[in-house]
Formats: sequence, C-alpha cells, structure tokens
Amino acid sequence: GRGYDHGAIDVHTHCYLPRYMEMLRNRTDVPYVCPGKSDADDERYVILPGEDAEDTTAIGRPIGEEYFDVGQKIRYMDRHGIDVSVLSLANPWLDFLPAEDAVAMAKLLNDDLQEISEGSNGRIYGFGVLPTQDPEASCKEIERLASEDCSKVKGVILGTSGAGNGLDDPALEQVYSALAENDMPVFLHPHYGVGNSHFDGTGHSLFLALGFPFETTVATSRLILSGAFDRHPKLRLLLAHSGGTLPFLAGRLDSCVEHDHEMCDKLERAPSSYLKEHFWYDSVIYHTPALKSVCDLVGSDKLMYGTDNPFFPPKEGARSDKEWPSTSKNYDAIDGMVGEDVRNDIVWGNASRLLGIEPI
Ligand code: 5CU
Repeated sequence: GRGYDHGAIDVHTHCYLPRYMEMLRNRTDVPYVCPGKSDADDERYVILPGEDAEDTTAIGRPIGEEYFDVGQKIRYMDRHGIDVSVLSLANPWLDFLPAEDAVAMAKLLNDDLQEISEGSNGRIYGFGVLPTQDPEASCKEIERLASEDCSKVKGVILGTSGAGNGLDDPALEQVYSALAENDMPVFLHPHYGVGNSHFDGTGHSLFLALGFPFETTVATSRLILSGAFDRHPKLRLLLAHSGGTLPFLAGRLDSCVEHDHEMCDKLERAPSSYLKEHFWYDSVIYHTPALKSVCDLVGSDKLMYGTDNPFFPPKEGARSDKEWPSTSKNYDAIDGMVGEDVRNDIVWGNASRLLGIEPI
C-alpha cells in the first residue's frame, strides 16, 4: 500500500458494456469490432480516425475482456489499491448513432450500469451516457438518472460534439439547465482530437498526448466564453486529463479575452475564475509538476484520482497479473504532492465529496 487512508476512487475508468460491444460487433464503419486473425487472437477494435485505413497492416487494436468484463475491472482494482470505480462508457459513446437509436441505447446502457453497480457491494458506481444528438431526450434522461431508480449513476460522461455543433451550441442550453437543476456533474472527455493534421507519422502517440487534451482545452474554453456558467451557476464539470492544457494557459486565456473587443464585456468574470469554481480535474497526466499546476490554479480540493483503464495496458498484455506501469505512474505523480491531507484528498476525499460516495 501507499499509505493513504482509503483505497482510491477511480473517476476515470472505462467499460464498453456488453450491450455496447454487441452493437460494435454488428457494425462495419468506425467504430466497430471485428474478429481477430485466428480463433486464438482477441477481437480487434477500430476506434480512432484512420485506424481502418487500407494501408495499415494492423487494423485497430486487440480488445479483450478488460474492455467489457466487470470481473476483470474488479481484479484490476484489487491489484492496484482501488476501492471504488466510477465506470463510464468510453469514447465515442453514442455519437455515431442516429438520434432515435441513441435515445433507446442510452436508457438501456444506463440501466445496465445501475444494475452492475447494485451488484458490486459498493465497488462500482457510474457516469451515465446521454443521447446528445437529441437535447430534449437528453433532458428527460438526466431527470431519470437523478431519480432513486438510478441512484448509483453519479453524473454523466459527455464528449465534445454535443448535438453535432460543439458544447457552446445554444441547442444544449436546456441540457445544461437540466444538469444544473438535477445536481448532475459532467465528466468531459475527448475523442476527436484537435490539430490532428500535425501528427502524421507518429502513430497515435501525439493524437492521444496532444490532440486529446487540446480538444478538451478548446471545448472547455468555448463553453466558458459562451457564458454558460453565468446562465447556469450550478453547472459542474470534471475534466479529463487534468483539464488538457488549461491549468497552464489560464492566464493567457484571461488576458486575451480582456484585450479582445468582441469578448471583453461578455462574461461576468475572467475565464480562469470559472475554472476555479465550476471545474474538477482528474489526475491522468502522469507528472507531479502538472498536478501542482492544477492545484496552484484551482486548489487541491478539485483534483481526483483516475487511471484511464483499460487503455494503456502493460506491454505483457492487459490480463497479466503484473502491475500496470501507467497506473503506478499516476500514483507516483500524486505521491510527489506535498502534504498527507492533500494526497488523501486526491485519492479519495475530493471524489467522495463531489459524488457522494461512502467508504466500502
Ligand atoms: O488509446 C486510446 O485510444 C484511448 C481512447 O480512445 N480513449 C481513452 O480514453 N484513452 C485512450
């Protein structure tokens, strides 16, 4: 053990629920799942732009039980000192479905999540999924998720596309009202990348290292600049990957808005003040200096533990009993933070307070 008061609450941990996997197996466009080369090989998951290009020899990536089996998730949690996981569907959620299909699928998946959590002895909670293509249906689903029937669903995961036009789309105003009124935090997560044309020849490394956090940075900045938090003072978001580049760029964002004729009078406050009040940040950044920069900007009560499991498995494979280096690296980064209270808050306390999760 690393000497924390509790095992961790992992707020950034994904699962493609069995029902979602079935849907992926029945598709032939990205995202889809296809059989491996032989019966002994894992199926392959084609998820990211370009992964199915004709000139690649390795289509997609192997996808095994670690992506969809909750038993595997619990084994991984036990191996890595994680008491509680707040499961979310991974990207690209329901973005690619026609609205009608997304509405039906969201309900079913959210019910699956509730059922899995109920049978988990307090080890699993969930972030639900919304059919964002249909804002009105999303509002209804938010109300349902806030009811006793879905008590284990503690918030929702959102991508950056919204109803197709980004998060500052006026069509989403009703969704933000519903989220705020129902006290439902949003876990904001990238999928599409920003600046992708600059990443050729680097595999997925720069797309994931830079394109993902750039996407979160742009989507969050646009949301703030749209005045959403002046209109919805109770809206709260948890940002993936420690807020992209925002903890570093917050001062520049403030200064550029202040000096812009079009923007300077539009917001009630400087953009960085919304970053302090309305946002929480996961720790999936692998580096103490980056965690310190989040805490310096917003305070250590806004940072919480995450792993990104089952992405970034060990080289030996996801189902070896070895510790995952990507997971230990995140713990190491937290262990570099000064103060026992601070470390305990990051690993357990902050998520427990935001999401109302009790010790097991
Ligand atoms: O490795 C990847 O592609 C990913 C992904 O798609 N989603 C995620 O959350 N992390 C890594």
